[in-house]
Amino acid sequence: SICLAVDIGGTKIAAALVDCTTNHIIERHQIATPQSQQPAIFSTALTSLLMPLAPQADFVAVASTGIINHGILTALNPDNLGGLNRFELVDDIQRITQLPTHAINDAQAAAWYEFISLNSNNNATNMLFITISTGIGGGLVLNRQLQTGARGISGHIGHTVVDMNGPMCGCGRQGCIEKVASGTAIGELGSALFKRPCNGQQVYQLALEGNKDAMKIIHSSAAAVAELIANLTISLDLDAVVIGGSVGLAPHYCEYIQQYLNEKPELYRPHIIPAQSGGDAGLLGAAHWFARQEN
Ligand code: BMX
Repeated sequence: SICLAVDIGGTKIAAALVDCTTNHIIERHQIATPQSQQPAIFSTALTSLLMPLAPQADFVAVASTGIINHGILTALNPDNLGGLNRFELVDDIQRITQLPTHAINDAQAAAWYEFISLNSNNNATNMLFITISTGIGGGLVLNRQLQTGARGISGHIGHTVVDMNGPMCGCGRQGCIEKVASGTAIGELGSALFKRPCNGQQVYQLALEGNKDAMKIIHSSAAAVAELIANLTISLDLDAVVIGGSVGLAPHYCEYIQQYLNEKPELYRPHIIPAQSGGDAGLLGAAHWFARQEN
């Protein structure tokens, strides 16, 4: 069968036709995520992206930022979605495409695909996927089972605290790792330091060009992620941690995480692996996860 896979992130929305027998992407399109609190504007953007692809597909599989519970998207951190905090994801896409539609969290979907890819040449039973991008998301595979949680919450590790006196996060908690180490946070810290607006990518570029202050921001992000990995490894007995997202896959970032982990006792150090499917893990994971239910 052919799946219309959709990956909704804080920065971009991707849609692709995926051949479910080979797990290959046939055609792929991408737009910027609307930065509006209005569900109607979000819906219009989805319509223009999905309408041309829908006639060729048998079903739709969505991987989306936010908590996905019974087809409804609720933002844990609405700041990541231009202030949008609730959207009837499955109903809306079903109406647009006239196809059976399913949805799961973006990092959970990516975790599933990375786990399958890993297990063709590895025996990991407990795996964590972390995306460091607009936000920080996570997906857990425990005893080879993807954990989605009864309410869709499982894996939302971006909202664990690394600094009790840290800044207020959009989720309402203080000092979440997402607020201090995500791509958005790197941009905010850079803007404050350089006294001009810059995004995470620009700060990362400055660091790569040798700017020491920018490099400190990148290193403190990687150090926070290393602490998170150590905490979760000792809680869950992780074999492997797969790193994804635009920051996670940026040059040298995984090496920095590894450097900070190397300072810790051996029990706290799982295998650190860069995501094999890069930016397509969400699309491919959602397609694979829901193809099993469709057939
Ligand atoms: C946030 C949260 C997660 C998501 C993660 C990464 C929202 C809207 N999203 O922690 O559900 O998995 O960001 O999202 O609350 P991304 O947009 O950076 O890929």
